[in-house]
Amino acid sequence: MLSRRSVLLSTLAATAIRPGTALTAAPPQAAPTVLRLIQRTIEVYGKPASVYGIRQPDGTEGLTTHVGDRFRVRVENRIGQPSLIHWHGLAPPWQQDGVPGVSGPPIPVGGSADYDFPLAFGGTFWMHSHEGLQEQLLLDAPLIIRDQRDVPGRQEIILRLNDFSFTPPEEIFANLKKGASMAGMTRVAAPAAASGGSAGTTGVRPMPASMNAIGGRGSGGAAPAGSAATPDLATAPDLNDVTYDAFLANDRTLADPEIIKVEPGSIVLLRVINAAAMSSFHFDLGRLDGQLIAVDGIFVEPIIGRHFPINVAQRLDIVLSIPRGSDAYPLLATVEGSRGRGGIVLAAGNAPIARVPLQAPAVAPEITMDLEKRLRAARPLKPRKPDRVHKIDLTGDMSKYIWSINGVAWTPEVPPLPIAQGERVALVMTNMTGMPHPMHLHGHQFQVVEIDGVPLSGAVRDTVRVPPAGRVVIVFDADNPGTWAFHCHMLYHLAAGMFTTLRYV
Ligand SMILES: [Cu+2]
Repeated sequence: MLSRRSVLLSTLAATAIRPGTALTAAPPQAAPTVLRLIQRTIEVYGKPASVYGIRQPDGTEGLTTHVGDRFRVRVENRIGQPSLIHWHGLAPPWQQDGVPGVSGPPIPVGGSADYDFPLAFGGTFWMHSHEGLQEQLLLDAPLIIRDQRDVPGRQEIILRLNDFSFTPPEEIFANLKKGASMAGMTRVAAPAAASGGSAGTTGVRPMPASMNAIGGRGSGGAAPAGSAATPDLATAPDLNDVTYDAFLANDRTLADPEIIKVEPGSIVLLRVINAAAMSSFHFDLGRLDGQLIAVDGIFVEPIIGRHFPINVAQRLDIVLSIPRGSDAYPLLATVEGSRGRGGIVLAAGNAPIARVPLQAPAVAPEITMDLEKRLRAARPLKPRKPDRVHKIDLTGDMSKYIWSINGVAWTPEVPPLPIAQGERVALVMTNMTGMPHPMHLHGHQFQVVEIDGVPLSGAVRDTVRVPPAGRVVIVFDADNPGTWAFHCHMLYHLAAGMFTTLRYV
């Protein structure tokens, strides 16, 4: 399905390119910021790994800009294959949203595309390829829009999380499809298989037998609320279906982590970006106190804590208080259902820095919805009855590793969900599968207004987890007409069809 679409798009790409160029008649001004898609080599556990990256000509990774400025960017494709970059969390005109086949054709090899639109809000965002499986090879970067949360003179730290495998993504995907068809015959002994250690030869973890049926434990909706992850795989949800070789924080493993100097007694803004293809993390501040002030770049009522989960594609803005005195503070992200982890170390003063073991001492539990239920939007949407309600069942056929929405795996022929400009739209998402799905809506900020039947004035954000057997209701205002992607952000679920579109003019 994907390859057919890629072929189609490459054909299109040969004729008309540069999605952004003719869209906005901006007055003459300085040259746009150039973002180059490049190939580069990083080192993972001492072995070279060929990955992608997004760099400005001076080497700056991604982009930092200011609210109120225009987003004026030229993307140059130097990775030797067609690509297209999505501005995750922004609300551009739909033609500049960067989804091949939906918002426009991919940028051909050696080509470029121009983007120009106003930035109406600030926050922690990111950019990543929406073409094929390129995101698995680190074709992503931070996209920071500064606003009032950026106190002049205060230190800012970006922590970008990735999952990494030496197995090429196409092979991982093929193995997932192969493994799925054998899943009924396979049982796994322990859920700790996904770790920072050896990956075996396939990069794919054998699937628990319980996952062979659509619905897993939850199709009846009878999952015990608030129960801790059980060690019994026959009933436990499946949290990870890819076994990774490493979890990277700012491109590095815990064997050689980035060490960032901080001032004892200072306040620091930490921007955590989960750019992993498939991994959701328990993020742990260790001995540091943090104040969570924004999720997905959008302010929430602050929550004080030391442990915050972060699902695939989500972001956390955390204000950290660094104690007086010299000390070293590892900030660690452990994958749910795994001992694998990555992280950075903050070094205050001249304290010695101890090595952090690559593996967490115990398998991290399943991420719950506890934090999501506690989040309150700092600026909720105006109360209003939805004009339109779409029922979104998250579905799958695990025997073929097909993931779908309302039983339909995406093809370009799938009709968009209809909505109309000016409407308040509700999406009622029910997860009929045994895996969590972090659902992302393009071009809009939505508010979480109900979790498992309990109404709330939850976070305004762009990506929300729908847990196995869970039901999450989000609402948004249709104020940015166009054709917009709505999909699971786990890369291989997206590639296998858990993707659809909404359209209005
Ligand atoms: Cu999914």
